[in-house]
Amino acid sequence: MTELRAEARELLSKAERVVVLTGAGVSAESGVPTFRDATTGLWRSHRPEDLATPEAFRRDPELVWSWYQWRRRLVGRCEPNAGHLAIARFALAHGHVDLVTQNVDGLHHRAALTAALETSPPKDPLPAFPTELHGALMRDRCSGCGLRSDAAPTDGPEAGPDVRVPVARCSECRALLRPDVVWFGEALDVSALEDAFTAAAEADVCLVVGTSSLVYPAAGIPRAALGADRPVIEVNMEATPLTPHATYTLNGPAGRILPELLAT
Ligand code: BJW
Ligand code: ZN
Repeated sequence: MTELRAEARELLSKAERVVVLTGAGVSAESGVPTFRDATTGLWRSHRPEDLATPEAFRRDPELVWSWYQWRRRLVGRCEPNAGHLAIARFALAHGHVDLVTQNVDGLHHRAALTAALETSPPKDPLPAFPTELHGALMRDRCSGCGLRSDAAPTDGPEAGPDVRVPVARCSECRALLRPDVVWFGEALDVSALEDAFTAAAEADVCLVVGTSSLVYPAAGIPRAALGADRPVIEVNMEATPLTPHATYTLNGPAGRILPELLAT
């Protein structure tokens, strides 16, 4: 273990209160493409910034819906990786961890369920459940009446990433359904966001994993920790706009670094 990593590890093990902010990089080793590296399927011809917007859905709802249906199938085949599990085990053992994720894939939630069953008797998984700032891929929301519902299973004939599928409609008002995620230009849940900023400013350490730190307001969360003179540990494969400000930067894949960093 490098000296830097040992120092970061000690900081985490001694901290009373920890905030963990994650992004797409934590799920990359599960096979979920990140946003800015993605080159497959609709990502080849459409940038996420052009599909994950209310304007795109208004212009061509079927295109946007088809992209999400493809991603639902893809994520449905993925499993939490060693990074998700390390965070979940740490949160359950540690007691006071606020896990905040920008990811919509549900893998932190599934890791919490797995980690809770590893002990005898099983633990309550709740302390390892994340706050999902950008919503949940596997949930629908009606674009008319706002009703939320679990997304219908997407299995069946294997459709490729570029295959168009008709948009499902609300069972109550027949308006178009959309995924229950936060698109560019849409507001995040105010109280969840406020809680995350407060937690970061009050935490003994803020751990930031696998995010490009480009998308606001989530990218402001570690900034709130730094503004309150709290140490920030960044785990990433590449430098980000946060890197020059981070207290410790650990360069490498989250699935390799986190089990070592968060070992209890
Ligand atoms: C690894 C790894 C491995 C790879 N291990 N690491 C201030 C300044 C400028 C602009 C703005 C601003 N404030 C707001 C804005 C506008 C906009 C914004 O931020 N734009 C920027 C791009 C410039 N923000 C918004 O529009 C937000 N809303 C808003 O501000 O509303 C205002 C409002 C108020 C009141 C009323 C109405 C409106 C909303 C942002 C929503 C973002 N939504 C998405 C899509 C979610 C649904 C979906 O999945 O389709 O969220 S966009 C996409 O980006 C997704 C992600 O959660 C988010 C962040 O991406 P993330 O997680 O960082 O992924 P990547 O791919 O960027 O990075 C991966 C990283 O992992 C890389 O660094 C790799 O190196 C690393 N990595 N493998 C460790 N194995
Ligand atoms: Zn409806």
